[in-house]
Amino acid sequence: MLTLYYAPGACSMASHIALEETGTPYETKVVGLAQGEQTKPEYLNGVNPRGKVPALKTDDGILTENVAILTYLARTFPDAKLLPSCARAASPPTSRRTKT
Ligand SMILES: N[C@@H](CCC(=O)N[C@@H](CS)C(=O)NCC(=O)O)C(=O)O
Repeated sequence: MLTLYYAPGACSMASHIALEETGTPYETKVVGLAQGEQTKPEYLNGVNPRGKVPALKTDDGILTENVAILTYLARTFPDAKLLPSCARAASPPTSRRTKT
């Protein structure tokens, strides 16, 4: 099961909303930023060496950074339609060449 490390009112809200939108079951762990929990060795060594939220624990490892988490969620749960259809394609759109 996925586990989201987040802090209320922090930018981890973006990943939290997307995770909720997927409809998949998940667990949450609150990281007390004001208490400095993100600087504790357990968090730095076990979750995010950068000492930030969000972090998402998956079966394949831990993702950090909203953009990585959001992309992972969108691609893992395509039915949630978190990306426009062209961006959901298996391979990225080829770049357009313009004549000069
Ligand atoms: N670029 C990162 C930013 C992460 C970030 O700065 N998180 C803040 C909360 S919004 C944090 O964990 N701050 C704790 C600290 O710096 O001690 C992302 O988008 O995930």
